[in-house]
Amino acid sequence: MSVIAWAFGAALVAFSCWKLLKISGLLQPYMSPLGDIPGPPSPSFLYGNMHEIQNSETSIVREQWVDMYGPTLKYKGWLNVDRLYTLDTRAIHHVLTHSHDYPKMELSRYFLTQVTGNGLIVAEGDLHRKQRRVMNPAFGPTQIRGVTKIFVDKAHQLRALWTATLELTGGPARIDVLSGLTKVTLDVIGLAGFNIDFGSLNPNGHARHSELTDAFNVMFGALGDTRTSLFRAMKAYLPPLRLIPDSTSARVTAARKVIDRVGMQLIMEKKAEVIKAERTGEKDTLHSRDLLTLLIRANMSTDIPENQRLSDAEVLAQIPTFLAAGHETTSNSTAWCLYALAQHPAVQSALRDELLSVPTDSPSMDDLNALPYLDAVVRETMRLHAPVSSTMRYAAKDDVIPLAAPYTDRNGEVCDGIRVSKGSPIIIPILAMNRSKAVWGEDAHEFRPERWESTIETAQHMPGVWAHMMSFLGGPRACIGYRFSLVEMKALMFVLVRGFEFELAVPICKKRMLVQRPFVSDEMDKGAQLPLLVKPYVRA
Ligand code: HEM
Ligand SMILES: *[C@@H]1O[C@H](CO)[C@@H](O)[C@H](O)[C@H]1NC(C)=O
Ligand SMILES: CC(=O)N[C@H]1CO[C@H](CO)[C@@H](O)[C@@H]1O
Repeated sequence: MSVIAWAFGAALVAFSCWKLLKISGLLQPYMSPLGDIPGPPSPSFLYGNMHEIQNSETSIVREQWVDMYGPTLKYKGWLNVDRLYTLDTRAIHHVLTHSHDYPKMELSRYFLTQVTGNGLIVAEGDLHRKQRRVMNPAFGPTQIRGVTKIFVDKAHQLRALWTATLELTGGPARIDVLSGLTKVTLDVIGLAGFNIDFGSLNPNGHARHSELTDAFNVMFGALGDTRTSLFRAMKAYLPPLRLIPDSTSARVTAARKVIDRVGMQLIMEKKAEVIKAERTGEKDTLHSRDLLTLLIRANMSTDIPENQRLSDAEVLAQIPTFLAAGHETTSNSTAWCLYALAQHPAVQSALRDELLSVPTDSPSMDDLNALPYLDAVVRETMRLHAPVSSTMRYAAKDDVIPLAAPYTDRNGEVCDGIRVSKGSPIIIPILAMNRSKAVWGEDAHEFRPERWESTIETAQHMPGVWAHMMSFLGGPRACIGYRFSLVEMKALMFVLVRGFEFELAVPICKKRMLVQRPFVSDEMDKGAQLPLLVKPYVRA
């Protein structure tokens, strides 16, 4: 009797496990045809090659594997699941342009959704297409031209802050440029995104809005916690587990409430403003040019059919989306740009000469975009220090990914396509492609803005949306904010490099979190920082 009960129990348990594994998609990759693709051995059943990757600086280990196994390889992710890693431009182009068949990973979508709701970053399929269509106009060149003054004014505020610091010390000073830049980009996304001044460069900022950023920081912090919590990771794969609260979920729920309340109030105010401007026929006198207002206006535009418009909740989800996507990415890349200039004094002074040739302190977007060396410096920074160093997709159906260069599998067979099965994870190696010697030449890992003076023939096949680079990705899911952040970076560099000289202060290293962050080699425990020696620039 008890034997039968046991057998029945065991069968039930086995069945549930099988069912859960199937639902979660965890089993799929074990049946994956990636089997014969070459790649490094896996040192651990639980962690695969993940420890090697996390312990190395940014994408270096994977770039070494490319040297050993060729540009198309596989390695093992968590639980030894195969991951496809290829630098092949045609393969990556295929994955990026077929975004319907290659959606984002469930795991990262689940975590991001907690912070951003169902905003543009996490939306998939028709929902994504609908959101993108309504949102695209808000990020066009005309709109960015309209917010350039915000970028320049905030850059001047930072310059004044650093000048005050230098006056206190009476000479060159070690300044953590990252923290100042992080404040600027937060203020900028506040003003340009929602027309609210977070006032983080100015200690007497609005209390009401710090509520929003505090809540947002709780959310973003919680996102950071997840990498250590296996339980939270399991929740992403096994939805029923999500009903069980964990240590962070209460804080996240509270923060979510704040964001929803403050955000919805903001939307209602803006909606009223837009309706009023439309009614009085004063479209052009609508003062607010922030992204949120533009989005609300686009959502009301008659060119968009009623069923293709966004609900209030979807518009609300874009507020934390802009904050999450547009803040740290831009401050990190500007910090890396100053760092590169500190490493290359000749480039720094050539850039300063070009910037000083502009007669105004407050350049327009067109003034900034007309400076070729500034453009080359920004491109070179985005190439070498792409803040988002890689991303992931999975195959939603079985497919054969076409290749520009065939690979030789473990049996010595030459293959001109990669067979993937439903569920196979695929790495999009943004940084590694930006630095590929095959594409950029032997000096691929050197900072040399001059390379942009002529067209780079071998880079013409790169699938990126901007400058034949992957830094903002490509295809239907490329970064919607790339023009915004490029003009913002240029405005910051314009004001800061005209005002200061930058020198290296201490050795810096890189660590990949959600974005690539700089750390001081001897002070890893102090968190991200990028101290440079700053002195006022005095014209000879
Ligand atoms: C240097 C600055 C920036 C970099 C390097 C960057 C990079 C990227 C990358 C690589 C993606 C694709 C991520 C993926 O699919 O896995 C992305 C998407 C996105 N970015 Fe940016 N970004 C930057 C600035 C901004 C700014 C300023 C905004 C908005 C104000 C923004 C908004 C977005 C949004 C909404 C998406 C999702 C687009 C979609 O899925 O349709 N980004 N960004
Ligand atoms: C967008 O348009 C839809 C349909 O007209 C409407 O229900 C919704 O409230 C609008 N959203 C915003 C934030 O204006
Ligand atoms: C693929 C490739 O060329 N990778 C190079 C990227 O840059 C690093 C240095 O930063 C080189 O070591 C890699 O070989």
